[in-house]
Amino acid sequence: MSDTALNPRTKILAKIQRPHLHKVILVNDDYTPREFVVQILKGEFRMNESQAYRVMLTAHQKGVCVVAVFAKDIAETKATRATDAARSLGYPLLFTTEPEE
Ligand code: TYC
Repeated sequence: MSDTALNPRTKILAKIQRPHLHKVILVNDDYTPREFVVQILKGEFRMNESQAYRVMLTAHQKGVCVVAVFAKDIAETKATRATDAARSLGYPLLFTTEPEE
């Protein structure tokens, strides 16, 4: 039997040490204006202009870019808020999430 099954204290510590982290990923498209992507990154992800511009440009050139890593629920909330903000203005901009290895 594993150590965690024998000793509940070990299991609790393991949970504290390994939060469920998820990446927020910015996906490129052909229609959303670059400046709008930068504005969303600054507003939702607390980036400064040069950080936001670099992330936008990486997604533009490579197809996707990891924006940041958060606990699962925070990553999902931020990705949804950012995507919805773009949708409300008619842009197809997409933020997704995926678990970090
Ligand atoms: N490719 C877009 C353009 O040329 C800009 C853009 C960059 C859109 C990154 C989405 O995730 C994105 N206007």
